[in-house]
Amino acid sequence: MFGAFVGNEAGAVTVDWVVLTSGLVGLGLATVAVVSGGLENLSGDIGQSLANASVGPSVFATLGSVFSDDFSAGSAGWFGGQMVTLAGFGNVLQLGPGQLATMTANLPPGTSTATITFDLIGVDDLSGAPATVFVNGQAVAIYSDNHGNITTSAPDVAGISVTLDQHYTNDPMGSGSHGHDSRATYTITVTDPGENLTFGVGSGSGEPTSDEFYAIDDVDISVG
Ligand SMILES: [Ca+2]
Ligand SMILES: [Ca+2]
Ligand SMILES: [Ca+2]
Repeated sequence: MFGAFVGNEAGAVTVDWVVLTSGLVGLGLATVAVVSGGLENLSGDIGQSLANASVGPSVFATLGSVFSDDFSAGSAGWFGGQMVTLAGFGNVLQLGPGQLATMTANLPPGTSTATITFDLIGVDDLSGAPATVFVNGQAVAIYSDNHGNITTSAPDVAGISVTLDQHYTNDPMGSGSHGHDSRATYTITVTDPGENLTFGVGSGSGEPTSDEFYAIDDVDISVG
């Protein structure tokens, strides 16, 4: 009888089927339990990132000004320099002795040219110590005021052109008691500036601001 039992292959196949399919269902449930936690986590992260993402104006900016500051509301966004009010000039960003003032503008992707315009002002008793203009850390222009008479130069820098419009020379106007200030408007064009443009001006004066200083005003950066 035992021999016949071992040799007999007939029987209800549903018994095997139930055992095997229940095993598969269990495996499926276990997989869901393991994977769903991670997926929920990931979708939560994606949702949070989308909720937090801000679409800044730079995404939509195509032409025109991306930065403008006349210092009427202080000097937020600038590193170095201090806003002062000068008779004849209004609010400007003053550079103390040896001081460097910089700001960084974010430009729209694909910007082909950026144009920086600003006024550089030499105040009171300067006697030739220069102010240096920097774009992305590179010196692109030098301005020396000697009691209102100015000397300017612009080193050859690839992709950068500098023009300057002097408003007056050696006239006793503007701030302070020493007369003889100077002011010029710079226009600096930067080709293929990248997405972050850093602009700065450094003072080479070694004298206190009560005697002399450089200042900047009406800084505007536009892209095209
Ligand atoms: Ca101003
Ligand atoms: Ca001096
Ligand atoms: Ca003056």
